[in-house]
Amino acid sequence: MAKTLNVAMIGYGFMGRAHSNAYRQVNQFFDLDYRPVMKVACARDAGKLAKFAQNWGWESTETDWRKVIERKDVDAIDIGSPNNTHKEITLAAAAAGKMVLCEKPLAMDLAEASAMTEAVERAGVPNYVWFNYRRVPAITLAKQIMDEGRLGRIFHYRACYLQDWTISPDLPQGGQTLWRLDKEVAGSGVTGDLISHAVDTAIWLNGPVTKVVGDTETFIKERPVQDAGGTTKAVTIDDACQFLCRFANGSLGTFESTRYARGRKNKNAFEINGENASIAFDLEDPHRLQYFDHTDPDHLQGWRSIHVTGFEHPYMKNWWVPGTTIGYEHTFINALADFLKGLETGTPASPTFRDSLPTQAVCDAVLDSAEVGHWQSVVPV
Ligand code: SOE
Repeated sequence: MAKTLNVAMIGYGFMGRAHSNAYRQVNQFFDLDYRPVMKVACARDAGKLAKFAQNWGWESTETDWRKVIERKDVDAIDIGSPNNTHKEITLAAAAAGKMVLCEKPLAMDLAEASAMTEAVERAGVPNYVWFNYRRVPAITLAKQIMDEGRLGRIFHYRACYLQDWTISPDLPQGGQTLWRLDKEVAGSGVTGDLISHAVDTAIWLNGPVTKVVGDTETFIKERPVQDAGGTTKAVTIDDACQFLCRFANGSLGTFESTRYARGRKNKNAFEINGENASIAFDLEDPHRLQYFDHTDPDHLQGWRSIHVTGFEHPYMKNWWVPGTTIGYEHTFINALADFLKGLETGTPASPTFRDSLPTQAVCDAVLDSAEVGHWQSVVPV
């Protein structure tokens, strides 16, 4: 008999849709004890919320998140609202004994993320951060290959996360749709939004980062404020961020992220070079993992392109037949399946809030370093 898990979704934007889709589909494809019930969707705009709830099948709506947390028939709070709301909602949810699933970045900064972690741990409630790219089967396969030790000693980790949607100076900042351009709401620009994904993946694959030296740029200095009748405001987020780092295993890292890479819509790529082998991944070709194995016979050496769609590959036996593919939305379904499995087995799925602290610490250190202009140690967490 399935155990029900009554969920409240806070936020109805891009992530509200991605998560809703995951709740609807997860039990169709994964054999799990828990069955999420889409109890209530919550956001401030009642009209848009009603449409969203009807479209995705949420049972009810609420415009005040505090009321959602008070509800006895809600077990889990899923936070998909802007970053500056994550902490307050988490603290209230944890105090009410609700489990918390939170979109990335976990918080505006490490201090907030630490307070949130303490709150959920003190309350003893399950918690999870939606770093969905870990659940791209090819990236999970990269983790398997790293854990098998096939690369040997790691020398280099290089990553980039590139987009191009903010190049126009006419694009406003703020409001419901463009809060990612407003530092007061987002905490930072591409550092929290994009490089945090790359850092989460990197730490997962290659271990902790010990020190960083970063550089950021804001290319468009002033932008209109959304729905403010032509008023403009200084832009204070980082439009681009790059950093060098050292990993605890001695390898060197380079990371780059920007929203100004014309032609790059969502390029999230990395390459890892080890003594015996290298691997490379690019989200623009998401089913492929590139692998070079120096232990292959000399005359057969070359990069192989593994089509990660077989039953032997991570997650794929839950989907269609070998050779067929899955998409972006499936990374959220895979992530949710792992979270629910964690509830079932008692071994929490990663990343929990605590697991996400090192990523937050790296992001903070990169921004600090960009400000002071020299290397910064990453706070151990
Ligand atoms: C930003 O454009 C964004 O939507 C991020 O917020 C997501 O985390 C990323 O996966 C896609 O791009």
